[in-house]
Order: sequence, then structure tokens, then C-alpha cells
Amino acid sequence: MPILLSYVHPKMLTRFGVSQCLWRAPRTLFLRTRRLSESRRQCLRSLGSASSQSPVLVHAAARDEHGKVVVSWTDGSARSSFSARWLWYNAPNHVDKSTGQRSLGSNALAAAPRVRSVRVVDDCREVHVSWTDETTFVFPAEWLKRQAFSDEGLELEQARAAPPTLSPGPRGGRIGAAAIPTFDYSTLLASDHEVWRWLVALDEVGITLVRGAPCESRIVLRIADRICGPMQTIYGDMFDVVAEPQPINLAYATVALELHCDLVYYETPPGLQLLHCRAFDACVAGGESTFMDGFLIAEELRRRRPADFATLTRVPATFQKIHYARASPAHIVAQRPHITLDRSALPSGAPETAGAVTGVFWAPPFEGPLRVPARDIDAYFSAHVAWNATVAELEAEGHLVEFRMEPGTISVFNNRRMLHGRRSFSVGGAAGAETTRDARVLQGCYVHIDEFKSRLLTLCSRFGGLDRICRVGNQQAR
Ligand SMILES: O=C(O)CCC(=O)C(=O)O
Ligand SMILES: [Fe+2]
Repeated sequence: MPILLSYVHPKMLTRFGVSQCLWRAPRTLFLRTRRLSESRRQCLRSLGSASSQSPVLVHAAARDEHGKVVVSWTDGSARSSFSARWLWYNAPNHVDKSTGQRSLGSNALAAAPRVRSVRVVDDCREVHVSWTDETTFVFPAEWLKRQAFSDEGLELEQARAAPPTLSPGPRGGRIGAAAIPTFDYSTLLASDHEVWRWLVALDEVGITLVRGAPCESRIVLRIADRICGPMQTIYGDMFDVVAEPQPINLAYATVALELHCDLVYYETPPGLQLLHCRAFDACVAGGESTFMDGFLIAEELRRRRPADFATLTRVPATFQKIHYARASPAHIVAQRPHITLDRSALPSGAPETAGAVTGVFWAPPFEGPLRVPARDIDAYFSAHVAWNATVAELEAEGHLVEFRMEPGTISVFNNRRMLHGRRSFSVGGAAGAETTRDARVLQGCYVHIDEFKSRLLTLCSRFGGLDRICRVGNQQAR
């Protein structure tokens, strides 16, 4: 016998002209009740805007003895269906208040009780679930609403969380610095509210500029500290990008750098990169910074060359830094596809090109020999060529960002998303090696993607904007 409890929100009462709609229905009434709830939902849609602020339950039912608990909402959104075991395991009762950690061992699942009954109480703000072990758990409506991972809801959330890209410049032209969200150095040091605005923009657009910074050494760390502090890598906690006679990295020369991501050979490549321009003398010709949105490249590759897109999401490239001729020798190798997808919200049987792009990894100078079955090699190289063809098309269509850094500016960008590069440069006049070294000086550092996201989400819990958070890096949006 199914237990069916139904409760109409007080807002509905005048509309339906009833004073009470709480009843226990036999199975034969179940369909009628569902149809009723359909029409109720229609009415509720018109109330949706009023009630969407704080979702209120209209109905909750345990459908069978194994207990899928079904909840309907006054905001007109689709009904939510909760597995009883999921509800029991994830119940707020099982979260330790002091640490926020789960207080149950995973073995406890084996003895999970079944649902005995479900009640909607407290003016529809709570669902009380009683279990066969005689316990009763209280589930706040708002909590249930947040956890309502319907297939439809997951897909909608994925679509919502796709980040916007900068509008293109003129065809054959460039996107200039003026299009990039810009923040003031001193204001960022003084105000958490400004840090929140900055990180929301960075999450959405993938790149920001900080202007007005002093040109001294270590200033880049002060800005990184406004997030969480720098990430330690084989380049230390900070690095100088200056032209050296014997560079340990091509970035420390004057050659052009193609669009790339940094440190993709790490298991956890840096999430953010910060580059502080300390000097960029007038005698330097070239050296402009270039960027392109890697999510845009991936999406356009998917649209224009789907088979190549699928290959780059499937076949793992080898990324490596094997370099013994440096002060601290490095030997790091990681295999990963160039494009990572989140396919968790897709229905089974979805095409191999489907899924939300969560990260791109592109750094040809750090590719090692491909280690994949022979059948994948040609497809991989064709897809590699296709990626570059797409980049060239996007550049011609105005999607390349290009500008000359100015002393006192820090570019801060998402290293899992925005590819960055640089034009080659030369120093005019009677420049010796010493002058070349000092004429263009950048100082950089990295920030972990997790610490960036954590700071962003905690600031959003203070200042708002959680519903704007985009998917970046290898994780869920929020
Ligand atoms: O010199 C530049 O503008 C960029 C250098 C670079 O790609 C890096 O340091 O990661
Ligand atoms: Fe780089």
C-alpha cells in the first residue's frame, strides 16, 4: 500500500476554495491525485515567481516500501524523486556539526533502514521521514530543493554553468585590453567586496586585468594572497619572465610563444596564472601578450570537426617536463586528453561528442611521445591538426585577444581555460644582454584551481552571486 500524503500550500487554498487537502489515498486514487497535481502545478506556475525565493513543498510521498520519496514544489518546477537510501545516507542528521564531515562510515549503508512514512509539516517547510529503525529525520524543504538532482535539472544546470566568452573584435582584427574586466590594485588589497567582484568576473570571462600595481618585486604575491597565496611548483612560488642567455624555459627567451597552457604535465596543473608587468620599455619591439578562450576553441572544434573533437576528449596526450640540466632537475610525466568533458549528466547512449567542456590542456612544447594503441595514432595527429585549424579560423574571425602589457598591470587568467602566448620581441638601440634582460620584465605565480573556487564560493556566500558561478577547471560549478 503506497503512502501518499499531500498538502496544498496555504497560498493555494483560496484559489481552490478548500480549507484542507491533507488525506491518505488508496492506490486507486493515486493517478487522480497525480493528475490533480498536474493541474495544481499549472496554477502554481503563476505563483512561481512569488514562491521561487524560498521553495515550499506542495506535496511529498513515499511511493513504495523501498521508498522513492517524491516531492512536488510550489514554484512549478518538476517533481523531485529521492532514493530512500540516498536520503538516509546524506541526511543532515549524519553530518557532524562541528566539522561538517559525514559521521557515518560507508559500511553503515549495508544496514540502511527503509522508509516507513513521510509527512509534510511546519507549513510545508519540512518533510519528516520516519524509518523502519524507529528514527525520524527532518529534511528542510530548501535543502531538498538544492539536492534535487533530476536528469532534467542536471542538464539545465550544466547549460546554465557554461561560461560566456569575450565578444569578437572586427573580422581579421583583435580583442583589445579594453574588453577585459579591469580592477584596481589598491582597491583589491583593501576590499573583500572588490575581490568578490574580481573573482566572479574571472570565473565568467576567464581573464581579468589588475591595474595600478607598483612595479616592485613580489607584488604579484600580494595579489595572489587576496585569493589564497601562491602554488609551489618547480619554478618556486614565483618566477621571473625575462630574456636569459641560457634559458631553462623558452618563455625566458625572446622567441614567440604559441598559445598554450602552463604546467599541463602536472597531475594538477595550476588553476590561475598571474603575470605582473614590472617593465616594458619603449625600445622593445613586439612582445605583445596573446590569449584565446580554450573553451571556445573546444566548442567550435566540436561544431566544425566533431570526429576530431571526440578524439581529443578520448586519446590521452603525453605531457612531460624531463629536464635534468637545471638547478633542481625535473622529471614529470602525465597522460591526459587535451579536452576534459563532464558527461555525468548525460542519458546513457549519448553520443561521444556530448558533455560539458570542463578544461583544456594545450602545450605542444611539452608533449612527449604518444603512448596509445597504434589504431589511435593517426586519428590523434589529425585531431591535433584540426585543433590548430580551428584556432586559425577563430583568429581570422576576431577571437584572438592581443595587447601590449604596461608596467603596473597584472594579467590574471584561468590556466585551464584561457590559452596564452606572446609575440617574439627584440630590443632596439645599442642593447647588450643586460639591457635586453631589463627591458621586458614580468613576474608570475600560480594559484590552485580549488583554492580559487573555494575563495569565490565563500565570497559568494557573503555577497551573493552563487547562481552565476560557471563551470571552470575539472569540477562542478558550485
Ligand atoms: O612572456 C610572456 O608574455 C608569457 C610567458 C609565459 O607564457 C609564461 O611565463 O608562462
Ligand atoms: Fe606560459
